[in-house]
Amino acid sequence: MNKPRAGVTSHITVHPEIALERVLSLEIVRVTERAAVSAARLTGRGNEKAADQAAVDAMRRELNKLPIDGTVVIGEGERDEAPMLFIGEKVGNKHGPKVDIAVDPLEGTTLCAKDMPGAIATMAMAEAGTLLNAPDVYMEKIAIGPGYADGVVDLDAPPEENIRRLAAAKGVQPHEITALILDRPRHADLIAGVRGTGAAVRLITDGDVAGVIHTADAANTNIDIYMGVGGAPEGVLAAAALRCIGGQMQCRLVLDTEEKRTRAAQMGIKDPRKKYEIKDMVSGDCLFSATGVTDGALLRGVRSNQKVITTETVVMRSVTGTVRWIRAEHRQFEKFHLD
Ligand code: VTB
Repeated sequence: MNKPRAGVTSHITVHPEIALERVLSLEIVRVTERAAVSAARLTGRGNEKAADQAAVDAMRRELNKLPIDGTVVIGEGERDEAPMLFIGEKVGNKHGPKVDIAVDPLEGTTLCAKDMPGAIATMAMAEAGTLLNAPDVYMEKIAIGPGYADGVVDLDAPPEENIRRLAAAKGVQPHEITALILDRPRHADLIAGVRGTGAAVRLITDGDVAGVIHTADAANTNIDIYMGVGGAPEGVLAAAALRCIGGQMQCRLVLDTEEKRTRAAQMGIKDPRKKYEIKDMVSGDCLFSATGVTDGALLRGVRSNQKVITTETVVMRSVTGTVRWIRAEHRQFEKFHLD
């Protein structure tokens, strides 16, 4: 081992495992970059499945190079319905920490297929056993950014009350609040309730991982609150991001059939009506990364020309709360395995 140079301390001030985790925060950037570049080739081609598959292939290939002993807990589905990145799949080269992995290789497949804003490639990594093993069902969600007292909003309160309480906590009138909601018929009452207070509703067609993250930067996004029912896997990914950057989120799985309750129970869910806070969905240290596929409010999409592919990624680390925005120029195309 090299002797430390004079004047350079030989003490490691960062725990070795944490140091490793710090290295991993650059490694996971590569994973979402590769997935985004592969999916981006299929932007606007109207083929959701092909775009998703390209992202899955690329993400899996890159994940398997990482120095981790990983298990996919949020993935592309159960083993029988997803040949790759299925729940329970082992990933990584096994020479590293045991970690849980959540992936959404192409969040917003429709956005990518139709070349609409906001498609991203995203993943989270956390200490083994600390990510909620959520089945691929719907999830009720409410999220606000950091800086509010605990319990300002509540998943079980009427939307009108949540908006009024949030406005009071922010020191503004309800009409100065904007809620982000997925544009779905199931949200008709929710949207009417929010608008009834005078608040504005911004509707999105897809992409609620980014939607939740927007609440953490209300000054720039003008989004104060995310509300509504979206996918549970997306909920866990968003919770990982908020664990890094702060904010509050409450969620509940929608287990409205016996079949879903049984499936959830098999995945270890004891209370089907449990109201999850961030710490229940991501109970350990985590990393979160997202790379833009198409341009969006959170991230720029992939740009390519003959010589350079440009990507934009946000990577977050809960241990320190560090958020890095990484604009990368890639000149070696072989690594993307594009044909
Ligand atoms: C949301 C949205 C995702 O799924 O989670 C949504 O944010 C929920 O499902 O981007 P429905 O489309 O059935 O409402 C996505 O659209 C991904 O498929």
